[in-house]
Amino acid sequence: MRFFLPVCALAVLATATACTSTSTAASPIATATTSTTATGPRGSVSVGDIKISNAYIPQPASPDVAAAYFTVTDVGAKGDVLLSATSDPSSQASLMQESETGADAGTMANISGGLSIPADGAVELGPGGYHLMLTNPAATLTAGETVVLRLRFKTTGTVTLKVPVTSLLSDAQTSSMPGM
Ligand SMILES: [Cu+2]
Repeated sequence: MRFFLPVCALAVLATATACTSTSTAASPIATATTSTTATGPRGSVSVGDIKISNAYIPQPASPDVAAAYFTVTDVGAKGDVLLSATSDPSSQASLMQESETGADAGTMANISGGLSIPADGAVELGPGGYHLMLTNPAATLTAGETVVLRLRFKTTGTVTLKVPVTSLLSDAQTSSMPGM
């Protein structure tokens, strides 16, 4: 299977984005120090009509940038818009979209105007698509840590969410980590 790194290292080739210009090799780092299961921990929270689920941050290969993934569900009848986000250990959190196919594959762009969540629907942020880019965390994020995200919605307001940093290997569908 294709191994998708949580950072958008490929994007720096083609577009000017908020992403840090790092040259990350596509090899998993065998230094995880947690005993996460094959699926790893996930964060979730529910505020008003907004439910956040399956939230996680794959342990970044670069200390400068990480990507947060989660699913936003609106159980109400009006929908909402995820306008922006802030994060505790990061100086910047940007909503971005990565193109997975076509000439723009692997490139990223900021989502202007926010991310619309349809009424009684859901939007998934995940590898190869929408993501929340965390830039310049105060310290390198490692598996087992928790990152606090504050997601600002147009209608619901601010939703605070604790997101676990998960091992790269646990998200690569392997549990053959040595040393555990
Ligand atoms: Cu990005």
